[in-house]
Amino acid sequence: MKLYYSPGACSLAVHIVAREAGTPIDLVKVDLPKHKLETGADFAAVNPKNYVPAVELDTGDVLTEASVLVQWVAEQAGNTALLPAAGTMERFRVQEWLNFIATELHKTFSWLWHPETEEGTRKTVRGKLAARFAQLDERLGRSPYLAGDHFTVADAYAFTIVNWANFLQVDLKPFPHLSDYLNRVAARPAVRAALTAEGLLKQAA
Ligand SMILES: N[C@@H](CCC(=O)N[C@@H](CS)C(=O)NCC(=O)O)C(=O)O
Repeated sequence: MKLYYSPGACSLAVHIVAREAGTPIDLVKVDLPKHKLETGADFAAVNPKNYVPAVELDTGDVLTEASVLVQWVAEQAGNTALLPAAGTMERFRVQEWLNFIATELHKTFSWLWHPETEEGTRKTVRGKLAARFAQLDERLGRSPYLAGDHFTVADAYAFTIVNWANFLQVDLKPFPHLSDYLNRVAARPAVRAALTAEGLLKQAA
C-alpha cells in the first residue's frame, strides 16, 4: 500500500493510523505547490483531484479523502480500538467526530495556509476556529479522547489538523484541555514515528 503524502499535511492522519495499526506502508512524497512526485511525474496521474492523501492499493485502486482513508486502514487491520465495529453507537460517534473535523476544522483551517487569503477572511476564519476549539476543549475536559476513553482514528485526524495551530500562529492558550490533548497525542510512539518519518521531528541521538 502506498500513501501519497506531504509532510504535516492532512495525510499525516492516515500515516498515524497506519503506524498505530501496525500496517506497513510505502510513503510517496508529493510536492504540493508543484503537484509533482519526486520522480518528476505528475501527481494528477495518481489522483486527478491533485491533493493528498491518496492511498494506492496493491490492486492499483486509488482511494482518497482523509476521513475515509483513516477508517479504511483501521478496518483492514481489524482494529476495533481505532475504529469500533460497524453498526455500533461507538462507531457512529467516531464518524460524527470525523465529519466534524473534516467540515468544521480541516477545510476552515485550510484558508490560513493560502498566502492570498485576505486579512478580513483570516480574521473570520480565526474566529470560527476559536469557537470550534472551545467545543473540542469542553469535550476533552470530560474525556481523554474525542470519542471517549481510547484513542481512535478521530484523534489521529484531530491531532493532525489542530497541530497546524503551531505553524499558523493560532493561539491555543485559551484551550488548556485541547493543548494538553495535543501534547499527549504527540507523545504517542506511533505519532512520534510518523512525525519523524515525515521529517517533522528530529530523531533522538
Ligand atoms: N477533501 C480532501 C481534502 C484534502 C486536502 O485539503 N489536502 C491538502 C493538504 S491538507 C492538499 O493536498 N492541498 C493541495 C491542493 O489542493 O492543491 C480530504 O478530506 O482528504
